[in-house]
Amino acid sequence: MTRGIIVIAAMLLAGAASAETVAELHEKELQAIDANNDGFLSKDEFDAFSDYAFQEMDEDKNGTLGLDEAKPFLDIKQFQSVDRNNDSLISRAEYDAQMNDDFISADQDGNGQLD
Ligand SMILES: [Ca+2]
Ligand SMILES: [Ca+2]
Ligand SMILES: [Ca+2]
Repeated sequence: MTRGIIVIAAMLLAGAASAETVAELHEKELQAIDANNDGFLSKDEFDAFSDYAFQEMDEDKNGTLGLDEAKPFLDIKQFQSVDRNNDSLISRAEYDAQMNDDFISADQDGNGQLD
């Protein structure tokens, strides 16, 4: 996978783009996320990508994203919106909650995959 993947994850995290916008902008990276190449992004594939992106952003591998780690990807307002309990850390649970929300809102027909 490439750094483009992380950028997509950050955009989703920031609520800066819908999945459809991302699909248009980053077709190449999306092909990498679409593990079985069926042209759809299943929840499993989305979760694998989301997990990968978290590991890459979590530079000190302590399971949370601090301000420094998130800074290249999120501005402070975006960080705070993901940091739901306002402890200045994005926990894995907070990250997953945001990514799940994004998946659900992008999955407009509710069929469990993005197309
Ligand atoms: Ca697929
Ligand atoms: Ca960390
Ligand atoms: Ca937090």
